[in-house]
Amino acid sequence: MKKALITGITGQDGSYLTEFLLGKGYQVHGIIRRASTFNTDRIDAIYADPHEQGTRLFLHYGDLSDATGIRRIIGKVQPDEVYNLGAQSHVRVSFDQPEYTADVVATGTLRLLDAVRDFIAETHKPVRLYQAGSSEMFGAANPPQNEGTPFYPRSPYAASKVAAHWYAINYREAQGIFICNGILFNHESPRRGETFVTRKVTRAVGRIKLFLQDKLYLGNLESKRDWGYAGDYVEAMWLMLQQDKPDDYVIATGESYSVKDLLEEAFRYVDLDWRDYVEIDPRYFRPTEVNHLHGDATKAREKLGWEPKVGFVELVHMMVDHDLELARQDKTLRDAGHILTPRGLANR
Ligand code: NAP
Ligand code: F7E
Repeated sequence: MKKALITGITGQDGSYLTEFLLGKGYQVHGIIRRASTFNTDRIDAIYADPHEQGTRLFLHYGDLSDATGIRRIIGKVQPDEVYNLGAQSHVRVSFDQPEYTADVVATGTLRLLDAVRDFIAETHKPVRLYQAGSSEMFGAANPPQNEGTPFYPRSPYAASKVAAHWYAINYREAQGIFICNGILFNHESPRRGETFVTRKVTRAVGRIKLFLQDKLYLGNLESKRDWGYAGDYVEAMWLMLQQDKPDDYVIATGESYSVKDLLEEAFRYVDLDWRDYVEIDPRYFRPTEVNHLHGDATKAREKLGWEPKVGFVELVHMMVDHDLELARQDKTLRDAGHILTPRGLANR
């Protein structure tokens, strides 16, 4: 049985990847951060008590800022494949916490690579590693962007991902480790964090439709993104590690839409006009914006046989359907006298 170790297992992608790998028969180990509240919501449905026979999902406390802990986990798990998904992944927040972002995203990757390097040297086990790169690395580069497009990062997050990308290439070339950089364009799902724009919009649509919220505050509505479905994208991560040779791949849908297009589709789906509800709050603007991301995933299609299955409209509808159901549950609780999230918190 192959063993996979995932950093960032509690995140959107970590949860989809875990389900995917369990479906492929893997034993899956994930690194979780200690928090004062439970942070395993996204994997709770698939987590079984480790004392039960036949369990194939195991969680370990660790943090990308803690090299000794990471090394201990790798030694204990002895993974065949490592997926580095852990990150402070919010671009806007990275302007407020640049040093922390760099520590986790850039240096954290270096810590992991170095731990894997020493583990391979000691055990001669041919570990393969996936590094979660981002279309944010292209930043201000003209669209469409592919593997040959020069990087032009526009945030501390993006600059940290560029550093991690090059660390990964250096460990591949200097240490001969099988490492792949996935350069993934935005991918979303009903499990997307609620402060990213797609989920913020679909969550608000559900709540506005059921009269739980009356306004949605956003930043730049003009920027364009190539939005795909996270469930499709984790398959690409796995495919990269199954090839004969390690390489880097852009993963994208090849279609690009503006935040306004997103609003149009999400509100129209529930027969509302977004102009009646959306207001601009400059606090959501970024000091340096990435205006237009539009990926060209020809290489992934030709070499990995990977193609996205879910398109933009289907993705938006899937997320709105999910968030309408959440809003219905919220409403039931409110009608029963429970206190719901205050409106201020809903507009983070
Ligand atoms: P996400 O939902 O924000 O999940 C991030 C994960 O990283 C969470 O499990 C989080 O743990 C964990 N994490 C945060 N700080 C950590 C630390 N110091 N040590 C260890 N783990 C830490 O992100 P995602 O959307 O799943 O994205 C997965 C990866 O792909 C990230 O590296 C992201 O930067 C990258 N990426 C994402 C996209 C996208 O559109 N989703 C596109 C390109 C690249 P908690 O749950 O405890 O916070
Ligand atoms: O912003 C605009 C915002 O935060 C998308 C991360 O997963 O994908 C993600 O980064 C656009 C930007 O995603 C609001 O200015 C307007 O132009 O959903 P987002 P992102 O910054 O593209 C990349 C590929 C990653 O790697 C990252 O980890 O939407 N926007 N108004 C807003 N964005 C947010 N969050 N909130 C607003 O109110």
